[in-house]
Amino acid sequence: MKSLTARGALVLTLAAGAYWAASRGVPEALAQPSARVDTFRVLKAYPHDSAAYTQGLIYRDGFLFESTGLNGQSTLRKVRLETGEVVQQRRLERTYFAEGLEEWNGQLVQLTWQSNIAFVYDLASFAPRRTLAYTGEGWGLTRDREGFILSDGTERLRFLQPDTFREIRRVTVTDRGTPVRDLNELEYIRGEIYANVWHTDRIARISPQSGRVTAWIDLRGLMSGYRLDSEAVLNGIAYDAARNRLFVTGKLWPRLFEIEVVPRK
Ligand SMILES: [Ca+2]
Repeated sequence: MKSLTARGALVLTLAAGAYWAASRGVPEALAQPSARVDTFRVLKAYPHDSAAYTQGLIYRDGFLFESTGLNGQSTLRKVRLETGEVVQQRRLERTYFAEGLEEWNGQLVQLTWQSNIAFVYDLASFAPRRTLAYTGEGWGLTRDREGFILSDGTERLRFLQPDTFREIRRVTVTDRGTPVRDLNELEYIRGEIYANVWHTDRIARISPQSGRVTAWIDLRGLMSGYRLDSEAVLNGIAYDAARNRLFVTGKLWPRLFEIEVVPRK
């Protein structure tokens, strides 16, 4: 679905140049191939709508709020965690391909892939309130205390003012100096940004200050035993701060998991 455009290729070329320039002075940064790779343990498995092309996922008070993509199939939905039942849903017009989702002050903000527009809804009623504009593609969305954090499929994360989406700052995400591209669904967890990387079984843990990957979570095997579509990739991270629960799922996955990260010895 998402593919590299000419514009994307140019961005990557420019980024590679910047990376080269930055890395020449610090060769020791290249000595280690990657940050630590942790594994996981499944604590609980829940049903998930296998028709949901998950692009955004958050947890609030016993429910998941989910954004699903594809033109003609894009939705905003409220899902009961325990059963996977969709208890509330709003469909988007066919022209929009929904992407990342986050909450701010009782409102939900939903990105679109290539329409340069985010929809703002009332969290309780899903009634549309207004729209926000941004440049580039929309992939993942999360938040810290100050505002939103947006991924756009590149190695860049943009920090946005919550009311206007005006850019405050940006970081380039790197692992031992190498840019990490295709950053997708996001979740801000206890001072770190967790990010799916498109078409991989890994989640990156990223320092919001420096953009450095501090560790990876290798989720290979999570859906072993299931026959999945080639686009049914790991995507969707949600966090229950009150009970310190970490949830992950994927596009078109019939399951959503609560997992525990197991540090590699
Ligand atoms: Ca999320």
